[in-house]
Amino acid sequence: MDFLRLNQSNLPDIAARLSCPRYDRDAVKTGIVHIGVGGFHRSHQAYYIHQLLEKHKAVNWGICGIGLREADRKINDTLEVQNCLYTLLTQHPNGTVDSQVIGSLTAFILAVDHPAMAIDKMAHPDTRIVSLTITEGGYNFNPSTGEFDFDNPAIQHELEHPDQPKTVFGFLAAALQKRREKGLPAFTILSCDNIQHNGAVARKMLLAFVQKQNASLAEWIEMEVRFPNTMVDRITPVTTATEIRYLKEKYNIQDDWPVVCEPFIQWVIEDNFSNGRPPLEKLGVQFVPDVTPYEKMKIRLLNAGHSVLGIPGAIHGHPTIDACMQDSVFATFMRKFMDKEATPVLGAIQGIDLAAYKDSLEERFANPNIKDALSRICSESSAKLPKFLIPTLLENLANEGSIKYGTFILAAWCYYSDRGVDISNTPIKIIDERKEELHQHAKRYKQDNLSFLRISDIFGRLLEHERFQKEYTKVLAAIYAEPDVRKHMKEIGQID
Ligand code: CS2
Repeated sequence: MDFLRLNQSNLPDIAARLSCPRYDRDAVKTGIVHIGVGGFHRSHQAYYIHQLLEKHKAVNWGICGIGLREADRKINDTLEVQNCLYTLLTQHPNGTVDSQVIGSLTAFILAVDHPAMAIDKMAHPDTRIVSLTITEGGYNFNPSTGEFDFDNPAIQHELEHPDQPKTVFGFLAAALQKRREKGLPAFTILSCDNIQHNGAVARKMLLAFVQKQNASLAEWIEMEVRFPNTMVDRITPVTTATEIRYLKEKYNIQDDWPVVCEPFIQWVIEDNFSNGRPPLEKLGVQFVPDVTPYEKMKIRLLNAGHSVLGIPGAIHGHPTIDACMQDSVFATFMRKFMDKEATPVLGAIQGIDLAAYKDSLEERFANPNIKDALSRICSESSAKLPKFLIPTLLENLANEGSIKYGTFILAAWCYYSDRGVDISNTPIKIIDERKEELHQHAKRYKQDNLSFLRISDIFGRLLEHERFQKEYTKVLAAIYAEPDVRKHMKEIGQID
């Protein structure tokens, strides 16, 4: 069967079947260069810009994607065939699916093949923002000290060869240097990753790098480049064959990499830009003087809540977040973690009803049409947990607060990293850059039951707390004695 391939020339035909861009994509200029075009960027920022183009003629704010890694070749090749068009499938809890073709991404550069082209694009006078979704691990800092990691070989290479950038820091420095030489205004660096104070972290890391590479450029960046903090939110599971098939069967359209997401969307940004910004407030984006309470609330409740379900869920054999939520033991455990451990250290957040926020998270997690795989949720836990969960534990230790939910998750993570199988002995798909190191530490628990926690850049100062050590040792032994984590979770959730 011949399907209609999603691309620019087929758009008029496709528009008869589903919602397509009505703006002239050729007239759109690149105002934003985005590094890290994953599903999340395509369901969130690119969707907002698409709406701006559609409803508000914001033709100066089109997006050019950049891929810095070899792993970005697949998105490069897919977007090339599809003229950067893709379908966004919004899955409602009642089964309704909104399908729309998004057109705001108008170009893509694979920097691995074309580094100079990527730098030139960022240094182009039309480019006013460089935004990032490079993941929690992409900021190249030691999680326990918060300092830039100069030992990374790619960073060392860039320091010696500024003309051969490899990481985001090398590329940003090269592009900013070019703008400075040409007398062009700096662009804003807009971090959209789940890190508290993501803009401040991006700034600190970039400056640490550039100070070593080119001190006078660092001074210029300090004066000229703005790094607004942002809170971003939209659950975006990994695309599967189901979505590709759905578009073929329902619309007869071939899109090799659509994106699937929940209906909820939120973006809170500090209004602090170097060189203008798109009028996103027209779409309900919140511009605030200080994003701290929003980002803290989201990371400590939503992202941590995901990990609290995901790690024991993987051991139990639940495939997805919605499957965990259907299991009342998991749902209760997660809510109690939020109420008893995350909320007390969050404090009150002005203008926000935390109870209502947590209720809405429960509903979002339970959406039966968002099959958010635990392999995605648990991926790169070594970068996520130091930001999502461990700060809550440390603060509760300092305040004599409850620690048993969070501690249980760390003990379960040790078991997960050691055994790598679920309770029916099926291997768990573990995706983590530090998988091997985690495994090596976890498996030594018999000789040294705190061995896993000795990866100090992940666990920071947790081990200094005797109360934590005791609780951890107790639950770790319990999990090894009875790997059906659900039983322990039931007990913990009931006693409390
Ligand atoms: C998830 C996030 O990576 C994770 O573990 O918690 O990707 C989450 O789905 C998004 O931050 C939602 O905005």
